[in-house]
Amino acid sequence: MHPSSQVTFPPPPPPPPQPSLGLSSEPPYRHHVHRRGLLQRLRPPARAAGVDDTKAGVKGLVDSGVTSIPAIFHHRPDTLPQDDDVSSIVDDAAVPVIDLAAPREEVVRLVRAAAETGGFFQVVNHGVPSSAMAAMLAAVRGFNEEPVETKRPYYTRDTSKTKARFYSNLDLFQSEAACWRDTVFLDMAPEPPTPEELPEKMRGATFEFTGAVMKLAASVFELLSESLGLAGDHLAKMGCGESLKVACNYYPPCPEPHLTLGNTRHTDPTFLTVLLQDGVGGLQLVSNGRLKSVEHRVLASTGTARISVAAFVDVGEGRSVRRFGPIPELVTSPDGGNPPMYRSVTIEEFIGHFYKKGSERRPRLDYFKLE
Ligand SMILES: O=C(O)CCC(=O)C(=O)O
Repeated sequence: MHPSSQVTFPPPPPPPPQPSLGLSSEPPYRHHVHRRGLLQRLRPPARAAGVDDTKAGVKGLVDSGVTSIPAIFHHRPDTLPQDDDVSSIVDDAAVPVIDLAAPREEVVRLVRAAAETGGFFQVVNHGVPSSAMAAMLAAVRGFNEEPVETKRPYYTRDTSKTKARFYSNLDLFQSEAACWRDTVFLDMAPEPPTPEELPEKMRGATFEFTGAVMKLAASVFELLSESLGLAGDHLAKMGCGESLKVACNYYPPCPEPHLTLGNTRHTDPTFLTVLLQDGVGGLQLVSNGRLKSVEHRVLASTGTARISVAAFVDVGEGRSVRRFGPIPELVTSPDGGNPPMYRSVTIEEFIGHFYKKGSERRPRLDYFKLE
């Protein structure tokens, strides 16, 4: 990891790594200057519709044999990795690996150190069976590599119709440029889908994997609570672990990876993200800036398709009314040396701000900062 705390993912090295789980808590939002007016003129929505109408995703383009990528996928040069961009390479040695079976005090100490600095760590002995991780990755691959006729019925962005949605680029009609990625997005908790709502190839693996991830998230919230000097059930009682939404990402091989990205630089607007295989959520505000999260992006690659499963753990009901601000136990009076850094905010407002920027997806926690 580069000191800028930006983590990106190079193409998976052969042989394929063992599935692994990474976790992140909330971010150090940064400001960047964008020439949006110019770029919006470059990408009329009609071109997005052209890509969307096929309901075949990026994989459909690859299957049709494209050797150059459509202009809608061209990203601004300054957002693309540069040859000398050392921050675009994950330094495996710099990602803390935490053994959850180690003595409790040690685990809490390591979690605190990781969450307060990079905001990202990998866990071992996490209780999610390897067979469940492998099956989940295979299921995501299985669905994405089905014939388009099998996938098309699931193609929608309409959250009111189904809890299992297949699409390419959620923000296709809002973003400056599209990413080289297809996604199956699952709303798994608090109210799970019926097995029949899921694509057939994904039915078997998804419930076992996500059930285990919910248990792991509960353990991590306990560790994070303790690492903040709070009672173990503090974050859980705040409702941080009630909801689970899962992005199953499929990054097809790309003929011109130097022109596009698998996922733009962003932070996740959730409390915690558990990422399967390559790892990298929203605790910075409630921890008054103590817990950090990591900016990340995904590079496109000519190699083989890459798969990731990002499990977003967050608040369930009451997203428009429940307010979250710095935890009172973590702040002092304004003159006590550690005053509240942020105003309280509803999840709806927080996420609304996050998506305002389309593909830039920069929540800009500074927007909620108290002067
Ligand atoms: O594919 C990855 O490694 C990251 C996925 C991600 O950042 C997302 O789905 O928001």
